[in-house]
Amino acid sequence: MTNNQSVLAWIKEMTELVKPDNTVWIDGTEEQANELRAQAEATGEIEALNQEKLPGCYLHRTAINDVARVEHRTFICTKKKEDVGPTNNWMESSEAYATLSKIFDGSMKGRTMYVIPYSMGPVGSPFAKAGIELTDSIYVVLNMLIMTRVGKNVLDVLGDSNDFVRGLHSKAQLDEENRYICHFPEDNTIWSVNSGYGGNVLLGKKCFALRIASYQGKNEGWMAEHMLILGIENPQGEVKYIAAAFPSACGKTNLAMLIPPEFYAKKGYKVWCVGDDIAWIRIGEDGRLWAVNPEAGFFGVAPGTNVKSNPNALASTRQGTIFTNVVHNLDDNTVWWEGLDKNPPKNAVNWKGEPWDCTDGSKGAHPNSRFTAPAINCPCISSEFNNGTGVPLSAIVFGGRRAKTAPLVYQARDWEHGVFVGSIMASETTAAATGAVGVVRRDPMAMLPFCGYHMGDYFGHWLEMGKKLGDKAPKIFNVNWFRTDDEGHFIWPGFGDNMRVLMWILGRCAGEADAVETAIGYEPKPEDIETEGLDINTDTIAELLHVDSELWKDEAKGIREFYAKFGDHLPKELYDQLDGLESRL
Ligand code: OXD
Ligand code: MN
Repeated sequence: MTNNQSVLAWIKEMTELVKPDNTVWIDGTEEQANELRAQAEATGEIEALNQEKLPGCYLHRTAINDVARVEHRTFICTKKKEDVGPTNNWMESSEAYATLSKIFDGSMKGRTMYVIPYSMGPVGSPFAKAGIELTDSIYVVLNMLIMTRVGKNVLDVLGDSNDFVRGLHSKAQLDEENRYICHFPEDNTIWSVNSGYGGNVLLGKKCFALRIASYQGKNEGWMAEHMLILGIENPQGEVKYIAAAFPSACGKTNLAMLIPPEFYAKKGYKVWCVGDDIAWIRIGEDGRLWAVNPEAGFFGVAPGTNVKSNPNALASTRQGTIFTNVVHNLDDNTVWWEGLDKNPPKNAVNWKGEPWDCTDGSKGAHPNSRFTAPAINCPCISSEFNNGTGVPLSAIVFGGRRAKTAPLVYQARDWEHGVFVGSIMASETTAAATGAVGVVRRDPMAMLPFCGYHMGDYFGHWLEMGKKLGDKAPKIFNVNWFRTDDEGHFIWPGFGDNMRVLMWILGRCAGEADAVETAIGYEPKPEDIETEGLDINTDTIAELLHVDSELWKDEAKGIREFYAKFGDHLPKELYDQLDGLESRL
């Protein structure tokens, strides 16, 4: 499929290492995909679902010890430890290659090695980057066909260039003790072994589009961020775009596919999804920030997805989708998960492949069970989704899950203050996860597990971008949908009603909405948040916007402790911002 000598030499070297019985190049055609599906069905790797109700849909189960990303087995491998910073696991590159080479040695004997040429971003777009993933898993091939743009045209665009990310993946023995997800940003390389779970093995996603790309972005002057991108269209047909970063379990996919409340829908407002997880962001010719979603599909968490919480995500999964670790409903050969509806199937198999009795109190689907769905299935997918020049950003939004501290929304005073706001992002742990409840976890820009270099330098890169943008920089905001009352109930309704907050944000960007200055930034006046159709009055909005100075003084102490970890890599500007916050408090 290519004469690119760097590609061919690298594949030859990897082939000699993993020693597959044969090699198959993935060309992106439907014929080849069908052949692979048939093979994977024959071995039981995937099961075809009811093709009338769920055309083109399949079910897969991972090994039960292999159901999530493994952060403690994820490494950034560089020559110098200092380059990865305190928030990443580090291995010295040559040591990592040596350790993993032993595991990879002969790992594909008796197996086929698939060569997947893929593009992150629309093929040929100035934002796009090529990758090649070598894998011994058909499941990986079928998922990559949904999540990325795969085929010969990627190699055609690559030409003779050496600028592609080299991904090597082998399920090997799925041995937990020898599971490694290693990134070599200095070599454009990713090696992943002994896992078959999406986030560890679909190398285009977290590994390339965030960890490697964040490093490339720093060196090349652009940004790879853990952000959704959505557009809000007004009744005149003008669309404004927002990129937003949230840690996991804060409703990112739901916000990306938001359904406008009736108040706005009736007036003709619409919301369009450009992406639900990752944004690649560059300064355009006009000096503004432009973003593309480098992915082609959604790798979403199934449990909790239903017609109410996210009808657009659910609709996206009705065809051409791979379900992983959900319940198999044997009566009609469909799928189910907790929170889909109130009718768990009676005749069913759980995510482990065992007969499941829905009345025995056990979970049928794994809490991290997933759907891999083509983005073009989404009823609200943006017409700009495949546009290689991206969409211009009016606003950047950060958010977390805070019971008391963060108000519903506030605006940073300027870009530099906005970088500070992103750097102090945090969420409180919920009862849903193991460990203590209410513990603050700092997750700057939601990039803690995904930044491929020293996070102090990453903050520095954000500040640099701001200098280049000058007055063309988008405005930066922070939101918190999760304030609770004294009984621990959420005060804000969330979901579609979050649009009411986004509308104030866009109003600020257009210079139309009012604000008041507080110690932490600009806030709406309570009456600036539209409440028509809500059973919430402006007093409640005032409560949601209240800034408690005592809590914030504690917060500032926590931030200072957190910043200390980054040593002299932490930009002085952020300490100045912290001093400023403390003095205003
Ligand atoms: C994801 C994550 O899977 O952020 O998107 O963990
Ligand atoms: Mn994510």
